[in-house]
Order: sequence, then C-alpha cells, then structure tokens
Amino acid sequence: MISCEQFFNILNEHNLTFFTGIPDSTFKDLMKFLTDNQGENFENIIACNECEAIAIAAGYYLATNKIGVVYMQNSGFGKTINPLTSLCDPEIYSIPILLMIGWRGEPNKKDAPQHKKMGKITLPLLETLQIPYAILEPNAQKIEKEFNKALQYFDKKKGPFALIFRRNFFQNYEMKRVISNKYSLTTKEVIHLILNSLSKDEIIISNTGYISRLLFEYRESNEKDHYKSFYNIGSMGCASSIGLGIALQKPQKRIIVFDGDGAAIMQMGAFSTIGKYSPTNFVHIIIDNEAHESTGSQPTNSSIIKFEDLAIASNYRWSIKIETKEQLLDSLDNIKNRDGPILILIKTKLHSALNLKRPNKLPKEYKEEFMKYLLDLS
Ligand SMILES: Cc1ncc(C[n+]2csc(CCOP(=O)(O)OP(=O)(O)O)c2C)c(N)n1
Repeated sequence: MISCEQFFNILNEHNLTFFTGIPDSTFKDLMKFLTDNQGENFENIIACNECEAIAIAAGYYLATNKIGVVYMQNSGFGKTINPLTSLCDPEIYSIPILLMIGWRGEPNKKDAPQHKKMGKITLPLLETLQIPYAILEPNAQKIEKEFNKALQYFDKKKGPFALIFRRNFFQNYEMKRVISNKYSLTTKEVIHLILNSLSKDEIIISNTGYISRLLFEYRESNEKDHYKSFYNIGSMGCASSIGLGIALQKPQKRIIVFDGDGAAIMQMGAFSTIGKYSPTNFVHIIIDNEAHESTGSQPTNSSIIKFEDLAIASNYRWSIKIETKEQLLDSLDNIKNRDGPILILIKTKLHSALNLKRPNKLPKEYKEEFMKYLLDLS
C-alpha cells in the first residue's frame, strides 16, 4: 500500500492538479486526503456522474492546455464510453485525460455480484476503446514509471490514458476534519419508520449501496418478504426509472422508490420522465444525507439543491421536505390519500452503518421471486 500523500505528491510533481470524478471505495482514503487539503494548489470537483466528469476535464484542458485527472469506479467507466469515444478520442478532438479507474469485480477476487461482469471486461473494454492503460502497483518507483509512460502518450497522441487500481491500494488516511451535517434522523431509522407505517403491501425499489443493504436487513429480520423489493444493487441512479417502468404497468399497486441523493443527482433527468408520465401510484423517497455515504461519505451537491421544488417543477403532484421523525410520520399518513407522483425528501445524518449484510442470494434469484409476485398481482 502507498500513502495518499505520497501518491498525491507524484501527481503534483507531474503538474496534475485538477481532479474530478465520482467516488469509489477504492479511492476512499485518497478522497479524504483531498477533502482535508482542499484549497492547497489543486482543485477537486465531485461530479454528478462519470460522463460529466470526463466533459469537465475536457473543458479544463481546452481552457488551460493542462491535463485533468478523472477518478471513477469501473461501473462508472461504462458511463464514459460516449465522451471518451466522441470527444476525447485522438481521432476526434484528441483531448488527453488521466483516468483513474477502481477495479471492482477483478476476476478471481471476492466482490459483490453487480461488479462481476464489469470486472471481467474492464481491460478488454479499454483495449476495444484503444485506450492504453497500466495496472498500478502501490510502489512509488513503479508508479513513477507508469506515469512517465502516460505523459509520453499524452505528448504523442493526446488522448485518454487509464490507470487501474486494485482494492487496498491506498493506506488508511485519518481525516483531520469530521464530515457531518446538521440532521438527526438516520437512514436506518427512516427505513424502519417507513416500513412500519406502510400497509406492508407496497413494492419498494431501492438504491445501490447502504440503502438496499439496510432494506435487506429489515426484511431479513422481520417477514423475510424480500420478494416485495427490487434491490437495485448496481446501476446507480436507475432505481426511480425502474420504479417508473413498473408503476406504469401496475397502476393498482403503490410503487415506492428509496433513492439516495447521490443517485438521484446522477440521473436527475429521470424527474422529468416521471413528471411527464405522472403515475398516480408512484412515491419517490430520497434519503438525503448530502453524501455518497456508501463509498466513504464524500459530499454530493445536494446541500444546494431543493429536490422538493425540483419535483414540483418536473410535474410531480406533491412534495415535502422532512427533517424530523414527527414530520415523517405525518407525511406518511398524509400520502395515504394522495395521488402521485409524490416526492418525500428526508434529510438524514451521516451515520456510517458498518458491517451491513448484503442480499445473499444471486441477483437473478431475487429477480425471479420479485417478478413472480408482480406478475401474479391482479
Ligand atoms: C455508475 C456508478 N458510479 C459509482 C458507483 C460507486 N457507488 C456505489 S454507492 C455510491 C454512493 C451512493 O450515494 P447515495 O445515492 O447518496 O447513497 P448513500 O450511499 O449516501 O446511501 C457510489 C458512488 C456506482 N455504484 N456506480
């Protein structure tokens, strides 16, 4: 392993001082280091999705003739294919960018099932895209060598170059400042309060990361009625669209989406489709801790967004912002007789829930049970 500071210094020495991306737990400690040292001769923009991050780094290059660094999980690498091929590629605008890709689902290593496919195809995909890459080892001299290769490539070809990071690359970094917000409800409490006050009959689509894991734990320790949930453990940002697709086909059933703020921001355009098609049975709940808590609590843009206004502007029928348990219970009572689309924005505190269980069957098995339940509904 290498210290975040040592790695950062290598970047700095090569004049790589502009960072943008979406967090991955592979970069959790590096992100903590960047947050602690923000303002010290470098910039770090946490983007709304990886596609945007590539475009921001391209804009940075156009304005400065300097190379931007874009960090991402390999799941998000999938989102970058369009700007990499149609914007940055040496055959198109030829824009050099240093990609830092966290390699989840590396073949023959234990990881969550949603990473399996992308883990297998990450390197072949880079090869197909004709993006040169190096799998980095956490050793300063070797890193230096790979950096030099990347810089030579930037000089010669002016296109993207990728560095691949295995898990446990960076040493643990203890933050000097504590990341927190002013809210008091926890995500776990919110999920329990909602499930305890519903009719037990609603279908729930849940966001990737801790939200699905907390919902899974709730169901596992109560009725074990997992078939009423679609645990969207991959495809970050897609829970509300999966919910829309179901809600339009099953108008007699209430569909509830448990979204995260990072995920809702990642696919913010979904608000407009939900508003346009306006299913009355659709309830969108955003559990908003103003952070990507599942990957180490890096801030999202949500502290400056009024999701409750965004929903109304997108043609939702009703929305409310919640900060306390009493407000939440009132609103759950209130929505019983209201038509959707409804947005409930619940502000929660950062409360890293450690050692959460994960859905323990194959995704396909949960899907089969979920579909059977949906298809059997009258
Ligand atoms: C496309 C994509 N990019 C990045 C990730 C890595 N990732 C997994 S969970 C997560 C954070 C989700 O944040 P939020 O939706 O706010 O939920 P929270 O973790 O705070 O519950 C991220 C960035 C991912 N799974 N997919």
